Amino acid sequence: PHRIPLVAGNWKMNFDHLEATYFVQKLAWSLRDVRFDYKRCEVALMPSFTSLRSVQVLVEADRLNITYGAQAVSVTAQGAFTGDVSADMLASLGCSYVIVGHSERRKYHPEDDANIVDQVRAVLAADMQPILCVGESFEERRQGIELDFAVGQVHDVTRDLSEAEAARLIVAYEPVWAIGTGMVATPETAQDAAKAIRDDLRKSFNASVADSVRILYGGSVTSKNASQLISEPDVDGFLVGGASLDVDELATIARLA
Ligand code: G2H
Repeated sequence: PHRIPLVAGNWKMNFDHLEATYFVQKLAWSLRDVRFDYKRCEVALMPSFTSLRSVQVLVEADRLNITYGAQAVSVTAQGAFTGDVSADMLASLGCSYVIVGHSERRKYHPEDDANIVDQVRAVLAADMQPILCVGESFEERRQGIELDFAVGQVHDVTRDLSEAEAARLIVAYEPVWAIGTGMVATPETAQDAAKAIRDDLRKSFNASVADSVRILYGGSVTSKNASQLISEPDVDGFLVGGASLDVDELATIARLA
């Protein structure tokens, strides 16, 4: 398998567009200083909608190798949906990715499984890649059903996808108990979940789909725990929240990945 690791910074609701621009510049300088090899690891940022245009302009003007995407998307193409943003609008801003089904969206917005499938379809139809977030809460872990739960969440989406569509998915395994808590999963836990998800992709589709889908780990990733996690065979990178708000942290995680 030739999966290039992906380190994606999920900024959540942080940084206005000036702060975002400044951050991207500093990150690019910092990676240039260490002669970062973008062919070995992809670095992506997920700013707020309001910063995407500024990031696009900077990335294009300075020909940066950094990719970017959005944190959510509407399931509809256009029309009377006040406040929503369509997949085509994001694609026209040069977005490569959209985070879909993050646990914070599942919790604070009416994003159920059907809606998440529709978001994935909308993102794929606009030629971007969904970063599908799944992961169990503490309760499922306590009951010992965490792997079935996370695999089930992926399966709920992939059973409606064609083989070609599934191959373009990115999955982020983010156990809810590890998100923003400082309680990072052990490398074994991350590997077990990533492997279970990949095994299910192999069963549902084939080896080529299973080998091409990048499976990220997310939940309290820092420069301190990144290298152990990435050494696991089925962990292909990270969705980084809190630590992605610090240039040095994010640059270090990218170097370790
Ligand atoms: C999980 C993660 C990024 P944090 O939400 O998606 O956030 O790294 O702050 O736990």
